[in-house]
Amino acid sequence: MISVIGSPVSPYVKKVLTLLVMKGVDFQIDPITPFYGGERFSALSPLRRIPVFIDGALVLNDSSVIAQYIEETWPSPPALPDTAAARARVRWLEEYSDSRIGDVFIWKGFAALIVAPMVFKTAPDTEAFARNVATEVPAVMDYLEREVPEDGFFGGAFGLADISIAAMFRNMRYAKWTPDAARWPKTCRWLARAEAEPCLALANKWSDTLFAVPPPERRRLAREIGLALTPETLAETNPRRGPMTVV
Ligand SMILES: N[C@@H](CCC(=O)N[C@@H](CS)C(=O)NCC(=O)O)C(=O)O
Repeated sequence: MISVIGSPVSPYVKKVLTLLVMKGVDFQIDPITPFYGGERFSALSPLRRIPVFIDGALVLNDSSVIAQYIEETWPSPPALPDTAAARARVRWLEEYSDSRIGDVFIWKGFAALIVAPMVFKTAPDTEAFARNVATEVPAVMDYLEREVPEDGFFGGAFGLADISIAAMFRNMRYAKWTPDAARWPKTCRWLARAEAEPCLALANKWSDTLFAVPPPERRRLAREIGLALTPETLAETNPRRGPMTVV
């Protein structure tokens, strides 16, 4: 049995879950918020980040590494296109999403406004959030608007680039920011298409449901909505920052 450590609210965890659903792979999950992970979590995840992916004796960190393992282990249906050039382009878009969009939408967006107050009880930095939305978010959006296809998806068929990027938008929606369809029409149409894909729609449904309650209640709720849980959780009661935490 495959185990995924991490809450579906995380766009990086969501990327992995969406791929598993797309490929029909069963999994069990420990839907933790990374800051609550105890010593056993640190042992599995040296950066104290989610997702962690466990397949028997194999423990993998980093959603891109995990995505590649999933693609190689369960190649059908493919999440990457079939030429080397097209695959390289999809991997670039995944990398841009994981690093730059992650920085702007997650750390300076969702985490600054929501995670820090919820987990570390610090005041939400609404001014920094507003500055981010006024400057860095539009730069990301302008790039996506240039790159996004008029029809269909980034790699032709729905796949890894679409999943990686679309997942990031959900967390900005939790922070009450949605893209302006008049300013970025192509991106908004693509996002609606991507979010309508059943595998991403299901992962977003799990994420929306769990986001509605505080982290300590998410494991109970995950069980109630039918997710298969790991026998034990790696979470503890008190949160702590990891070696790369920015908030
Ligand atoms: N490059 C990593 C990024 C993972 C990541 O940053 N996950 C966040 C949750 S959205 C996390 O665990 N943050 C905890 C921290 O950095 O302290 C990946 O693709 O898996």
